[in-house]
Amino acid sequence: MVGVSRRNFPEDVAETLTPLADVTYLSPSDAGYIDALGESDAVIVGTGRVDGAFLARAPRLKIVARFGVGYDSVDVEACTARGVYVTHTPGVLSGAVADLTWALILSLIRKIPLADPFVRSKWAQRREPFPFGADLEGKTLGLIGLGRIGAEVAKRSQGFGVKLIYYDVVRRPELEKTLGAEFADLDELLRRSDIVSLHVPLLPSTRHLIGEREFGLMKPTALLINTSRGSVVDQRALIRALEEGEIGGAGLDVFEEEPLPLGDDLIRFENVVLTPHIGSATVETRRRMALVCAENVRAVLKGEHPPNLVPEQRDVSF
Ligand code: 8YV
Repeated sequence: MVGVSRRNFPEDVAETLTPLADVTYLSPSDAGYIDALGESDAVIVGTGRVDGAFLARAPRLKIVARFGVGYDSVDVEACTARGVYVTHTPGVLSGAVADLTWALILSLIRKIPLADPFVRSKWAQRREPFPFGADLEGKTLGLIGLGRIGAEVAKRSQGFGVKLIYYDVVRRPELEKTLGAEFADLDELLRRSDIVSLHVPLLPSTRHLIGEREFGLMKPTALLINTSRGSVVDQRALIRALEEGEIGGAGLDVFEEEPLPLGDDLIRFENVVLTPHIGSATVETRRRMALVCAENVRAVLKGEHPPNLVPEQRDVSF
């Protein structure tokens, strides 16, 4: 049995697995959830936690196929100890996340979310002018993380005339050459950037990578863009930085708590653009992600090595 814990996983892709196993859609609120999990040889999971308690309920499990590239919601160590493969969907969503990153940058810098309601309610009355935005040309874009997604963001920057700097735990000499990206250490990047965009996975070392100290280093006009994971930013420190004008604004697709609670402090800022974790949410990308998940599950059901193991399991064979 393959348990799919995403309600909108395409049925035709799920059907490609039926020659090998029955497929059932799992939801923790369903009456038969525990039984179905207990019978599952494979699960395709969204952002729900996969930890020791989850694994204890799934004794037959051979693979956890993450529907996404980030796998901070999966306890890989516990899976490895139990002989369960963990796969993800790298590559196929990089372009979509990079597109959303630019959508947030452009929305913020040209005040698009304020401009639309202005046209619908105020423009025709000619009572107040719409405030000016800023040019991108000549600004410095600082990318924290120049992996698959960061590199796509960098590629898309070429037409905007921005100066590109980046920080990463590993240098990318090839990309420095082809994209004209200059390496800077984290503090220098924060000091120099007009726009800081985050493209790192959530790890113990990146949790709250951007907090009070880091906001203190940023320009008062700087924009922070986060399409990675909410907890890479200390959200309380972000709210304080916005309140005190330590930075100029933020474009956020991810949050420490998702969905973002309705009364959250972030909602009251006009210089903040919010989207509901839609980095990979395009028809084409979500379909590619589903196909990658199915490919990984199919391999394991056939007794083969799955093609998209997470790096921690690159050398394991169960
Ligand atoms: C998905 C993501 O929205 O790839 C990721 O890590 O965060 C997004 O693509 C999420 O995984 C939904 O399951």
